Amino acid sequence: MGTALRPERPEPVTAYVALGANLGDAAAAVRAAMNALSDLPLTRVTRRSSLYRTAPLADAGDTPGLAAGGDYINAVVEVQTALSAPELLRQLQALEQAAGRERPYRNAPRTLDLDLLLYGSGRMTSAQLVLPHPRMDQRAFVLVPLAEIAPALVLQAQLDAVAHQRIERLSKLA
Ligand code: PH2
Ligand code: MG
Ligand code: MG
Repeated sequence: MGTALRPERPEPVTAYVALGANLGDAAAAVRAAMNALSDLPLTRVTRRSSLYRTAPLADAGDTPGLAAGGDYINAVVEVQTALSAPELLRQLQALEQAAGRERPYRNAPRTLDLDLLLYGSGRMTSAQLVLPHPRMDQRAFVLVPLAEIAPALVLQAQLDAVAHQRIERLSKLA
């Protein structure tokens, strides 16, 4: 077998990462995370959405009686990465930890949440990672910023289905 079939550096894959925060200076945390993503090994950020202020969305897994907290700041970035999907996920989790993320209960207010939405056209289901992200279609705070930077990936019908969720676009530099 020639090395051409097993390149040392795999071809970069286009992936999309959702950023969210609703504790402390959430906008600063999201902007800092965008910069930190561009410093990851074998990875560059090729598109950044605006920041959005969004209503906290509950989901089926929420702990009864525990509030989701206040409004979120959300955004989505596109990266080109030669990391594998599990490697990229580990890097995202390390950035969450570095930002002081604690997980007292599911969907607790957080200083930084980084979710891998799409990894090329990859599909996978493991205990750690499901791709595409299984709840992205239910969330305006993901679909609206994703449509801003990758309009071909989001159908108008998907946006219509979440149009009742409150989301406000902040200035790109906010
Ligand atoms: N993340 C959640 C649960 N609810 N709501 C908003 N608006 N933005 C989020 O990022 C978010 C949420 C779980 O990760
Ligand atoms: Mg999340
Ligand atoms: Mg998460």
